[in-house]
Amino acid sequence: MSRKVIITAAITGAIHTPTMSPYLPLTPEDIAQQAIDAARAGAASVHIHARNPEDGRPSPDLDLFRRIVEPIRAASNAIICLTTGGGTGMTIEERGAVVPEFRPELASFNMGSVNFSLHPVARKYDDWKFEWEPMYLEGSRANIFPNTFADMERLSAVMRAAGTKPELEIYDVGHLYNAAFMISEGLLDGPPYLQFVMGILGAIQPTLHDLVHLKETADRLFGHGRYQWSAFGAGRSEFPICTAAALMGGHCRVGLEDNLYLAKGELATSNAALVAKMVRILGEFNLETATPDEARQILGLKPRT
Ligand code: KMH
Ligand code: ZN
Repeated sequence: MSRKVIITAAITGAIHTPTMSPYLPLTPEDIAQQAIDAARAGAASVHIHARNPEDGRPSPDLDLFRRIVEPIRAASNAIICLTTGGGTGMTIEERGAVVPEFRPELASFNMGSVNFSLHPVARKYDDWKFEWEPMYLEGSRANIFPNTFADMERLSAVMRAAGTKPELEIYDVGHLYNAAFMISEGLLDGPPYLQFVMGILGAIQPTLHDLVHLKETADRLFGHGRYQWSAFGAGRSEFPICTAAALMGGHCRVGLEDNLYLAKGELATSNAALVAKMVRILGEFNLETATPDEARQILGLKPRT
């Protein structure tokens, strides 16, 4: 198979809040529909969080996840990657519960703890739709996103039991060493699928220098060409990092979870619009996007039955 690029669409996440964009999907129906549309636009994989439909607050509620997962499975062949990162303040047990419940093909696996702060974003807004939003953002000033080795060992066992492949979220270079350690201890299976998360305040920033450093470190640890990787930059770095990653042999992730803008000053009206832009950029470089089945083959997932 000639090289194909997997586009992941990260549909809603737990970073942005309802005030920031009217297009951020909040209800399970809208999250599911935007995921289905993103897959139609060219995403092979959809990364899913749930929110409380009343006020858009990130939620670990399994019934909400069910109302998202079932319609996507019914209407689309896209690979579903459920979050186990959840949102600020959720316990590791709450975050991991989606794995045994839905046995998704992929689930995020956060490869270490970092400061994870959104507080500078709160300065940009003063008229909030919901009371929780400024408190959530401001409160993250004191936040550590906990992913201890004990947490990771438990989550790995849960994923193995469910037959779910972990997508290793790499927020900083040390997380690559954590992954190599877990593989060497037999606690994670190789070859890994890495997602370079660049631009979170508290972790590595979205520069080309840092992208090259992540890639070269992964090559040393896992062997050049012996693992799959994807990358994205938060906010305005989304398309530059995705484009660079694709040109360097990786895959990429776009979506309203990470970036609300299609262009400077222009809110993206949907996840599909962000995916369509990424497909156009790849096309300019004669890079083809992977279908879900091609992505399954690339990632070593079983064909969907
Ligand atoms: N929200 C991103 C910074 C997860 O869901 O487990 C990373 C992420 C992690 O998507
Ligand atoms: Zn996420």
